[in-house]
Amino acid sequence: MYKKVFLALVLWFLIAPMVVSQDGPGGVFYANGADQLQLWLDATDLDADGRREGNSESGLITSGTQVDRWTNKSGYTGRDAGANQEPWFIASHSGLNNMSVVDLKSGRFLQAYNNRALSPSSQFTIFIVMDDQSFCSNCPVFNHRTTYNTGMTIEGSASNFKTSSYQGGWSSIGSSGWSSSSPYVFSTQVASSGRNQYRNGVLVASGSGTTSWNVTAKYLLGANTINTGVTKTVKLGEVIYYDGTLNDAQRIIVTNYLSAKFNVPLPGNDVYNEDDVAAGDYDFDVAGIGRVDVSNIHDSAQGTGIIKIFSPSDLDDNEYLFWGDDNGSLSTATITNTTYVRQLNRTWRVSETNLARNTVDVGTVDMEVDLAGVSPFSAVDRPFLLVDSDNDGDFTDETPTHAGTDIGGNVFRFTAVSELQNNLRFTFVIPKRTAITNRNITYRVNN
Ligand SMILES: [Ca+2]
Ligand SMILES: [Ca+2]
Ligand SMILES: [Ca+2]
Ligand SMILES: [Ca+2]
Repeated sequence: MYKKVFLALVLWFLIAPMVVSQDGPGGVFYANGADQLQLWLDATDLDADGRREGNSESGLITSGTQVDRWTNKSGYTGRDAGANQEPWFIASHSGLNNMSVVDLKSGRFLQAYNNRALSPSSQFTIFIVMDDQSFCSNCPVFNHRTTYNTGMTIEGSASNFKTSSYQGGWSSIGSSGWSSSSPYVFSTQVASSGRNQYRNGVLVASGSGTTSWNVTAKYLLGANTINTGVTKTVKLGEVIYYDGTLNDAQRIIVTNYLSAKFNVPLPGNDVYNEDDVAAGDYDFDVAGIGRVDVSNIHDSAQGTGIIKIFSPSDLDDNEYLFWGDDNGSLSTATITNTTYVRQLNRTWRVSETNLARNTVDVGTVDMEVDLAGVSPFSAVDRPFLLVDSDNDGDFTDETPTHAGTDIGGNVFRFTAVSELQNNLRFTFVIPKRTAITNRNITYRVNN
């Protein structure tokens, strides 16, 4: 009996920390090298080590440095973007929220390192964050073709910016109204159910059926595979390629993550609004869960940050929970307070709404925070969740109530969290301890 219980406990401890979070863009799919997230190029983390260039890696890459390699952070190796016509790294581009970009101009472009193909199937989804683009004939922002008549390309003019692929003939979906000076979250999805092109989250073009895209050639950014003399001027913030389709909830989540990060306004489906200036610019590490309908659900996410949220108890149609942080330091400060003594220097804010931004309730959620290396949090000094419940921007009038459980690796789990509500901020603290004297012994407890 005891043996069985012991074995069950051992098994639980082995399995519990292995509940892997969706750590792809916005918390959609996995950056583990085995998922449909095949390509994830993020100019704010050019070397894909998880630390933001020019910030936590201050001085590593300075503006004007030429980029000979843009590392793929999807986990798939050998698919980085390389160059022999090196573009430039800009540490802070005002047109994209002062985030880093790769600047393709003056004939410079990127191509798959080691000429690796993306091994695409017939369905795919692409997101591109771009600014200051030029339009010229056959100048693609993304290109993947073996011969002139094999493959796909994203290119065109302001009046017909299009996604084209070849299957016994070129088939394109295109839209008008593109500007050479506006920032965009561009996305296109080719699926058996149809082909769609989106501009800043809004559907702008569609067509029927899929078109085959089985090419063995390298992909290119800013140039044409079959004629690299034709190049496009564009600043790229992020390029994401999924070898498959996203459901509608996942597409909305990735779009909101990119919009918040690069400050690209969304005319529609702008569910997360804590990235607004008025809300305090919680632009960083945005992730979300949500549900469009029974066929379009995303209920577990982590993204690029240290917060994972999953298992919502009451996620109904047209309900979303997004969170993002203020890019505060992953360190703690001593606090003089009646209820807690140390506080994490990073704060999050939550949007819990429908598409019309009306407040909803996704029920309770389970949450994990990865505090590896963040002193002094530990199994002894474990973090308590602290929510600014009266939404006055002040944590010192709040009382920590919800203790995290150490599940290994300084990751702490909070179950059945009901405190997160629309527009509220949260962080983590270590409560003040009170000495309690009990006839024979004196011990301390967390308040
Ligand atoms: Ca980095
Ligand atoms: Ca937003
Ligand atoms: Ca913002
Ligand atoms: Ca408060």
